[in-house]
Parts: sequence; structure tokens; C-alpha cells
Amino acid sequence: MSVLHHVPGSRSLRVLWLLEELEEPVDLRIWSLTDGGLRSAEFRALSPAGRVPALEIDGRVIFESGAILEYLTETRGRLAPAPGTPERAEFLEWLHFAETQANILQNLNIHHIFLRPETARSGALMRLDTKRLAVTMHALEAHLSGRDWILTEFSAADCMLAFNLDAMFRFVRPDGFLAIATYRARVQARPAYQRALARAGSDTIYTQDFYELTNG
Ligand SMILES: N[C@@H](CCC(=O)N[C@@H](CS)C(=O)NCC(=O)O)C(=O)O
Repeated sequence: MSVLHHVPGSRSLRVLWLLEELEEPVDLRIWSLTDGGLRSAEFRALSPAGRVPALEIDGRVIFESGAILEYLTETRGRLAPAPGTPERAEFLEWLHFAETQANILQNLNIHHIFLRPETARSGALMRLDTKRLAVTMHALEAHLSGRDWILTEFSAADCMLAFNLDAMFRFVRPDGFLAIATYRARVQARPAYQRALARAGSDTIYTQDFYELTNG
């Protein structure tokens, strides 16, 4: 049986959701972002940067969510345009765009939530990353206007936005992002997404719906 190394509320939801879409069984091994477990030798043998997700599958371990999604779609022959086809470049663009956006979200998580003491937080960096997040959201909004999914049909590029869609409106108000909000509702209505969420466990990152910028 495959094993997904997972933290509730994190990027590993991308993989869990895609596995549900593919109807591939997987066991979950739950880790914490804060107890040091991801820094252990045991975990770094699976994922050298000490990050989730890592997926044990087909007799090997794969880390990096984008690589896992590409591997799964290639080996299962589903939910991505085949290499060399015209839509492939667009698929890859949005797959990697999601990670660019996730890195900004991660910086905001660090500043608003994880960094201690609070005086170590930089108001300037928080404002900068909030603006950089809004730029990516405007790009996503423009792309999604008038379409149901990232590509013409549902694909793994949609799964790659799983962590982002929950996080982005915690830092940027939803005004002006109707296409993203509608898309998010479409995602939440998918049975495979609902099954993934039910298995994923409660979010361990956010304790507030919205994080205001401070003046520091
Ligand atoms: N590019 C990596 C990023 C993975 C990543 O940063 N995961 C976060 C959770 S969303 C993590 O494990 N953070 C632990 C840490 O930074 O110590 C991927 O997409 O898999």
C-alpha cells in the first residue's frame, strides 16, 4: 500500500486529493510542522529538505508535490495532457505557478503565525508579500474568468491549487476575486476533494479566518 507523509492543512492535500481523483488507495502518516519531526533523520531520509508531502509508491519515495503530481499523471495516464501535446505547456505553467504562489503564502504563514518572538516579524516584508500574493491572485482571477477549470477540463493542475485556495483569502480580502471564489466552490463540490478533506484531518496552521497587516 502507498503511504503519503502528510500534515493536515498543508501542501500534502494536493497529493491526497489527486490520489482520491485517481481512486488510488493510500495510507496516511501524519506529521506535525512544529514538533521537530520533519527535521528528524527518519523523515529527511524520505524528503531531504524536511518538507511534506513525500509519497511512498511503486517501490520508491517521491518528494516535491509538483513532481509527485507529474509522476502520478504520467504513470497513470490520466488528468494531465500528455507530454508533447499543445495543452502540456499550459498544464506545466499552472502547476508551477501554484508553487510560486504557495511560497508567498508560506512566507506569510511564517510571518503571521510561526515566527517568535512577534518582534522578529517584519511589517515591511509582510506588506511586500501581501502585495506579491495579490499579483498572483489577479493573474489567477483573469485566467479563471469564463472557465471552469485551470485547463479546458479538470486536471492535476487544479489539485495543485489545493493548499493555496484555503490560504489566500486569509491574507487578501475576497473583493474583486469572484472567479476564484466561484472556482473554489466548484472544487469544494467535487466528491474526491470532499473525500480527501475528510481524511486529511483538521487544519493545524490557521487559527484565524483573516490575518490583518500590522503597522510594524
Ligand atoms: N516545494 C515543496 C514545498 C513543500 C513545503 O514547504 N511543505 C511545507 C508544508 S506546506 C513544509 O513541509 N514545511 C515544513 C518546514 O518548512 O519546515 C513541495 O511542493 O512539496
